[in-house]
Amino acid sequence: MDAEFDLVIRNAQVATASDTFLSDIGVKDGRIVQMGLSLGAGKREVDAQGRITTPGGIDAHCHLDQPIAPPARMTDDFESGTRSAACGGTTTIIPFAAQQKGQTLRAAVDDYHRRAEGRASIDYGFHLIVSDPTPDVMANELPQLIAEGYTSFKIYMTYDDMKLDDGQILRLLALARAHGAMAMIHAENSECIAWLTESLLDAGLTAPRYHAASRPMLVEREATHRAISLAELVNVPMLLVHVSARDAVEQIQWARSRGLKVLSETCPQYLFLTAEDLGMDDGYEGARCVCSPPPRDSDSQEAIWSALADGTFTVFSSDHAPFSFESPTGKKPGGEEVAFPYIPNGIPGIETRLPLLYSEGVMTGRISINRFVELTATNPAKTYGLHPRKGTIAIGSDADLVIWDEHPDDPVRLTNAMLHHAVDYTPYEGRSLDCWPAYTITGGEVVWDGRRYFGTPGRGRFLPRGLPTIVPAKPTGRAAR
Ligand code: DUC
Ligand code: ZN
Ligand code: ZN
Repeated sequence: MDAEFDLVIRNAQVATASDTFLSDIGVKDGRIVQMGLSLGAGKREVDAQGRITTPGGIDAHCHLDQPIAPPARMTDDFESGTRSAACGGTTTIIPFAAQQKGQTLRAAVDDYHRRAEGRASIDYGFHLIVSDPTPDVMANELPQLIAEGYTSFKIYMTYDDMKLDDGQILRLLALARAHGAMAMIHAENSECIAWLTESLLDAGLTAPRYHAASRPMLVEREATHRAISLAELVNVPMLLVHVSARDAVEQIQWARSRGLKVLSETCPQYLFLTAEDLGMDDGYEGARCVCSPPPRDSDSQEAIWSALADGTFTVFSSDHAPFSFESPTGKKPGGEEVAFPYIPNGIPGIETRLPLLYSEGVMTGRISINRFVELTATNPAKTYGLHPRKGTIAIGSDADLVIWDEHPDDPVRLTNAMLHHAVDYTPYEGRSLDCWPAYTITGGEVVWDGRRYFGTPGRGRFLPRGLPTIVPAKPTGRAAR
């Protein structure tokens, strides 16, 4: 008898953002076509053995092969980056097509397509980064690109080559409102950082740990409040990326208590690292953990955990920004140990994002499995116009799935050698994890079986995205599993 399905996953404890239930999952032509128990035969079958099965993760904030000022160069391209993502349970990524000043947005997008094509093994969309909002960008290019499926763009309040002033931000927010796009804001006060950096360098304080001193929590709090105010003035939803600190969380909660549609994102580095990881002395080792905003302290870690549990945060992303430590194109530009302002910002984490949150969030009872799904798949899909094709387990959705192995009695000790990125370190080296994906399935194909990667470069498809659905503010509480 002919097999009814291309793939059947049997005995899956399916977890969506709202429910957990036992089901088989029948897949044909890359999509879920049937659910229920005792489904017919598949050409291939995987027995989930009652293990938790979640939608494939969507990493809605990661950087791969993004052109940046030399000598720095990102270590992961779309081939190594998507390989690493898949082995950690992520099946869709949304990295950034970044406009350089003087460049058209279209040129940035075309260039980024060339970088992805033939290399990505999982599906991908692009956010835009607008660094040069010329009259033509505002009147023609950006509206046209939004209509073509690039429905979100990032605005920087800091970084000299990217930052926009408040007037430019207001005009971009108005454009987002007019066209239904999502504006994502990197909120740090540029002038405060410049002044603090100058004072530190004048005092001869150049070690990586002073990166954190140059960007204290206040700098993020002020910019967060200003971004909220600008969006309130325009009356448009907006998403604050990579929120790191208690003060910023309080600003977001204040905005939401006033009924403002302020969405937000946090990342693993703000749960698992602190400023101490940038160094307790003037050694250079801490350059590995230089990212912006910088990791904070245990009080902010607690605030971030609470905001993940109580529904404040909308999405959980990696902000994977891959620079090798021992590399002249990475953390040692030109082969030198440099003063903190010249260390490329960013840390790798595309593969460890989901296992870290599952192990330390779900398995410890800090967040429910359903909240995990909401943060890592369903909300990113809704917020960035991919739902319901992506981000859930339902008939008609893409068969992007993760079957989880929980092994609290036999924890995995995380080492960089286990990972599949091209970076020469992980900031989480030596950390114990109680779970890892047993299978990652993308478009109905097994790309990771817990030991081996089966992805095919070029198999990932570009995803033109729809307009965002605004996830309403709702306290979800610390639901038990
Ligand atoms: N901060 C960013 O804003 N982008 C990439 C990496 C980082 O640390
Ligand atoms: Zn940023
Ligand atoms: Zn980023």
